[in-house]
Amino acid sequence: MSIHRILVTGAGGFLGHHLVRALKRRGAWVRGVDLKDPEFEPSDADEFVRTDLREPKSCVAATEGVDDVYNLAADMGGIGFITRYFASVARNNSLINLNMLEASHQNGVRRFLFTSSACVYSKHMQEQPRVDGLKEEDAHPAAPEKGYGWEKLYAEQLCEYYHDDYGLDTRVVRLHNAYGPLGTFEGGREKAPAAACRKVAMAAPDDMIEIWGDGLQTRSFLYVDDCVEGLQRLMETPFVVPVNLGSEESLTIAELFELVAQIAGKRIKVTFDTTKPQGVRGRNSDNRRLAGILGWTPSTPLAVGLAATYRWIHAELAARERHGREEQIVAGNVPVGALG
Ligand code: NAD
Ligand code: GDC
Repeated sequence: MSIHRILVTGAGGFLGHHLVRALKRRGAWVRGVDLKDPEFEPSDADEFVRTDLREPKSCVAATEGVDDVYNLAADMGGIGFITRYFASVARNNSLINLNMLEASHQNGVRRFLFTSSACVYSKHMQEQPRVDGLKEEDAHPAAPEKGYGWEKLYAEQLCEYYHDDYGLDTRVVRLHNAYGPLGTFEGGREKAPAAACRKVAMAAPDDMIEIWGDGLQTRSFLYVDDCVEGLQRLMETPFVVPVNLGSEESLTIAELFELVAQIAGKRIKVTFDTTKPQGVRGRNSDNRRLAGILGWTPSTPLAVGLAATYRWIHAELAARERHGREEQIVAGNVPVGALG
């Protein structure tokens, strides 16, 4: 039996890096493509190509000789990032998706999976903290997140057109806020779970921790292992319609921070800053289509996933502090540790 040859774009990113590892464990041959190498550890890909997928010729080269494409490459981040950058995010991601679809069609790939987002859903259905899970049909009539949400919804339409007109076997997966070890936790692209872990880990006993918004807004969070498992399962199904891949375990953001503090064994004091970006008031996934297609849904409890995430972020910060101390000792002074 020939070995499956798979392309993962965005392989230098959080989900792409984990996906490459999972695909390699299943015996596939994997080409990873990204602007950058993975941030925290080397890629497991058989071939890792640094290139800019906004360029058509980069996409043609990337899709040569592969069977399946997982198109994860995107200029993206948490609510603080996607409410700040509209033109660059919309242009960069539209160029990637247009060129990757055309190149995949030209090179006759077997299947093309696009990672869309819950940000495509109508904001009018997300105006209260307590909301029903979003069903796939709730994306129309369209009122997605400005910039990032619109380009994701447009790319979903492109997948449909390449399927209908050219027979490209596309998959559209709407991810709901994924988190886990190796995810970005600082620098502006981080999402709430990683931000909460960083803030709690860095907090000294009497520090006030800032929570964006009033803390009553709700979300559900998808653990990275469930995300990667769901992507692989959905690639192997014959469904081209959009499918949610998210958790149905919803909580308030204040509860998220409190859960992280319990995991850390810390008592925290919080302040709420309603001038910071909040996004929608309430969002949750409705996994009925996913369950109907796969007979499987994400199963990692938030407390379990957050514990693994917190341990990893705390270890990263501690290692950085040790390294900083070593450098300062070499330089002749010994800092007082900030890590709580
Ligand atoms: P990430 O930012 O960690 O990874 C994206 C990768 O794409 C980065 O490594 C980046 O360098 C790469 N990239 C960006 N522009 C590129 C270009 N022009 N050429 C080549 N590579 C380029 O993001 P992630 O969290 O791993 O998300 C992966 C995919 O899943 C994205 O499409 C994202 O929109 C989608 N998604 C993620 C979440 C989430 O919560 N993580 C939620 C919804 C959707
Ligand atoms: O950034 P995010 O996880 O993105 O924010 C979730 C909620 O957490 C927001 O209401 C935000 O105000 C609140 N929050 C409180 N404190 C903090 O310190 C903080 N940092 C961050 N980042 N948030 C904080 C995301 C998109 C993704 C992706 C997913 C799909 O929107 O940013 O690109 O598409 O949705 O589900 P969120 O969930 O609004």
